[in-house]
Amino acid sequence: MSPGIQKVEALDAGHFVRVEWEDGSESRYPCVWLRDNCQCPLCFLSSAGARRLPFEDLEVNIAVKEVALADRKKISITWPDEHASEYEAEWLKKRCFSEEARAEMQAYLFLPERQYWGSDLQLPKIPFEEILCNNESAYKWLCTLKKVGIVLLTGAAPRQGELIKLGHRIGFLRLTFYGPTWQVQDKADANNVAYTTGKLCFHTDYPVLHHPPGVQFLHCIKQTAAGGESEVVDGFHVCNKLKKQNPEAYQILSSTAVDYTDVGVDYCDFAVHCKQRIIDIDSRGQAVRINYNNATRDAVFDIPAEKVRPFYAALKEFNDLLNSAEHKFTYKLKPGDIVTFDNWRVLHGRQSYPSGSEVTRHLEGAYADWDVVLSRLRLLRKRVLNRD
Ligand code: OGA
Ligand code: NM2
Ligand code: ZN
Ligand code: ZN
Repeated sequence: MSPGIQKVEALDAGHFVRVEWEDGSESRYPCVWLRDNCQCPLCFLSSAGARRLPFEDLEVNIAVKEVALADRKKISITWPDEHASEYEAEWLKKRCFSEEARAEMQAYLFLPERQYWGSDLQLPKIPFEEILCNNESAYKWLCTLKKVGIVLLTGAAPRQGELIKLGHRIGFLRLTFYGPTWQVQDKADANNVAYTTGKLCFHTDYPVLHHPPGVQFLHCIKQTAAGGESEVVDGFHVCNKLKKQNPEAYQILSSTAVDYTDVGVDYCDFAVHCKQRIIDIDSRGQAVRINYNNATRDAVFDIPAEKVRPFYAALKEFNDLLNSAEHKFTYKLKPGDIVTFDNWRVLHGRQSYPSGSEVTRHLEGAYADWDVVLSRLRLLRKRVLNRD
């Protein structure tokens, strides 16, 4: 329950409305924002939760004509053209412009909390069946996936089709040129290095797409006796280390656009090209997405020749840190395991395994977008905690 309102007044020649809460704190709302967000049926389509008011009709320098406290839970405003608006206390409180209130709302919406890890990772595990039938477990799964970046689901059937169920649980999977789900196994004339028995160095999947899949699922259906171990590393943790140890390398990797290429046939034929910075950063310089797959990094490299060697030196520093014993975590998937991880944060790899005429190792893979996964997380949170 949010506090009631004690007092409301116009400030700054009607350009701001000041709300005094019952607990003595205050919030200030710019009038242009209040008019823009009028909740009346003319200005707002409540069935869609969306604004109807055209921006053309908004007066940027608008001031209130009158503001009043309707009751302790509502304020009312009359505008110069006699249009009337009402705003509920709880609605206003959530949208307070103070720095702390904004930070709290942003944390609630986007769950930015990170738990960094290295070789000491305690791999979070949840039974697959629980995720499917229990909302609390599904909520826990997605919160951990967001915070830690990796969760192992156990006890799925060792056959194709389990990831489709996971897709239905969150909403839908992300279709790519490799199909709705894809089979990781040794293939003749492999159209991707993943479809061989070779070692896969640390990579994120699909940096050749401008919006790489945010979440990846790998379901172990069959596991080889020798080799084929999985490796993971917390890319964001390694970025923090690199930034400290070698700010110049970090600067190069977070500013140089690298060309990626993927040409072939699978779900349909494709010729995909893209430019990505290996480390994407936000306005504060914090890593928010790693785009690194050495296999699909193009020989076409669109930078001046004299910048090439410094780039390679920077990438070598990053690659060395990824592979340091301190940072990487090694485990081996068992049939029925489904590893789910943040493909924007966690780099993954596998050790090689012997090739032969029979298929000795088979994983089914699939992707989802963070928009879809976070949407499901928010809906589950509302259900589980019965609030919003
Ligand atoms: C992949 C991949 C891991 C594995 O297919 O992109 O990383 O263990 N596979 O085979
Ligand atoms: N697969 C596993 O970036 C990549 O090519 C990752 C994608 C083939 C769907 C591999
Ligand atoms: Zn209105
Ligand atoms: Zn991969």
